Amino acid sequence: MFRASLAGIVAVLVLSQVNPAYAANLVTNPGFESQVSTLGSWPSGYGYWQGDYSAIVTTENGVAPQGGSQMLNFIYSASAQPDDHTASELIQLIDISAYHDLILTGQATATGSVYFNRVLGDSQTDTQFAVRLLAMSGVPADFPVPDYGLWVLTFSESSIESDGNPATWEQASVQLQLPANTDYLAILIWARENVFNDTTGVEFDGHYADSASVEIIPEPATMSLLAVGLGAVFMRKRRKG
Ligand SMILES: [Ca+2]
Ligand SMILES: [Ca+2]
Ligand SMILES: [Ca+2]
Repeated sequence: MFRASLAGIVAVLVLSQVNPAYAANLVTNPGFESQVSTLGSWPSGYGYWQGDYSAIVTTENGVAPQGGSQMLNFIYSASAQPDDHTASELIQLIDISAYHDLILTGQATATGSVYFNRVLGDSQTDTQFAVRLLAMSGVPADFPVPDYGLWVLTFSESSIESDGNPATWEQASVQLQLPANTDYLAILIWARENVFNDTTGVEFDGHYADSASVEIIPEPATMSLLAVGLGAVFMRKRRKG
């Protein structure tokens, strides 16, 4: 019994050595330390942020970056100017071809998270932020904006109510079991005008995001099955030896 569990532990250790890419952050420019393209809505390729009008800023309005020296500042709910839309959105498409074999098994889980923060503001200051992780089929060039429903296999979304304390960052997290035919991922992050929908002038009083992360991990069930399998092999070898 002791040997069997020891073998399991060894198998897990071996597994983590075999594929060190598990739990790697797949987001490019996750901490907004380099420039973001804000022209247009949906990106046409992998590995960069695009969406509504935003800016990369250093500490301002009493808000310091969650990590590094810069962070994202949500500005407009459209790509060029204030608009009657009720959210400022940024999108990144993520190449997951390195995980093709794992995803084909239907046993891959993607996790996503982003930190949000805002100024205290006043009675009209918006308070809601959200993150959405989407499993997509096809390639980015297929994408028929705005009818993306055709290419979305499934998605998971989490919205949070931020506090009025600019010294604290609030984290929003999602988990998504990936269908076996998932070709790539998309992460969407929002600041939402849930309190007051300005249509001109300043839409957000000082709303920020930082330190985005997307990881792909084998589901715990798969992990233990693999561990049991490798453990069995390990025990057999020990007996033979
Ligand atoms: Ca940062
Ligand atoms: Ca806060
Ligand atoms: Ca507003």
